[in-house]
Amino acid sequence: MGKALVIGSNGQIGTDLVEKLRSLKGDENVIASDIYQPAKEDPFFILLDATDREAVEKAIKAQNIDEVYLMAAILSAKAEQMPNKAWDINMQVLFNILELGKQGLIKKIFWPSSIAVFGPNTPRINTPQYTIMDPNTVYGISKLAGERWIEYYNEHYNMDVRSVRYPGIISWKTLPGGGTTDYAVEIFHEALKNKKYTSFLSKNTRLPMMYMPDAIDATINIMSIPKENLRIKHSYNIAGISFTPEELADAIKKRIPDFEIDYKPDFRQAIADSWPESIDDDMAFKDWHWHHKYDLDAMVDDMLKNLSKKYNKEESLPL
Ligand code: AKB
Repeated sequence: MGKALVIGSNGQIGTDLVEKLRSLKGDENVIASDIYQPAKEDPFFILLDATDREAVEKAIKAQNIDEVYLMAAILSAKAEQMPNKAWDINMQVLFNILELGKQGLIKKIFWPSSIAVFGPNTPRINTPQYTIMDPNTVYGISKLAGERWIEYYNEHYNMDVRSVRYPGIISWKTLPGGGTTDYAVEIFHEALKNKKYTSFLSKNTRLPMMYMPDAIDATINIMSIPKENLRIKHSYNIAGISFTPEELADAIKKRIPDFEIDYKPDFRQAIADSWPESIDDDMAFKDWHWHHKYDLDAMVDDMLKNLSKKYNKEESLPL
């Protein structure tokens, strides 16, 4: 594995990904980058605006980068509030990296897609790898276009761009920002701080989700497998756990009995309603042995354990 650049390292997935990559490659071989300074001092961090092609090229050359993890994007809910800007940013950062790859400056690229590539006419249960794709959100359209472009670059320019369709990601180190699945992280913080949460999705909205360690494993695994094994040149379906806000609240209630939830769906409900409930990831299993490890209970236990430490409430939890 060569020297890596993680773009969007302050974000929800970027934070955990940098930590894991550094444990595998050594700190000096994983350069973290973001448009903002990180909260903690990091000698291997560089300030980088991924929409600035020249700046990205300079950084890649100066740091002798072999592989790029492009984790910077405007997520679904935020993108609906600034459609043109979100489209420009999401596509610009991708093209900047693809073009640098085409010039031979980057050997391998990871670019995340999302379950947002599916739409209202997609079969919602066990959504297959190949199916109707009619996303009706700006974010989903940008991810589907991105998938088509990475396949194009892989095939026409003999590049090595790899991708998975992340479900909603649940984690405790860094909050997500601007997504439709963010409720599944916010709920834990509010349960520990206030014992109360108002969900912006209705109680029966079932969505595909995944605990962060599984998402990181999927990312590392797909980047480690020989290129010839990967039959899909755009993006692989990966599945984790599917649950509703009510089921998640019940699982939290088992551990924090006085936790209460109520439901006030907002504009994000329509986005969630256009997405699958569960995902068929058979091709990822066949091509690179992908399988998630965390189920709902294991995820909830681990989230509460780690966030309790953060909020210093460990003693009050019957874990
Ligand atoms: C979002 O909610 O926008 C993201 C995603 C599913 O890609 N978490």
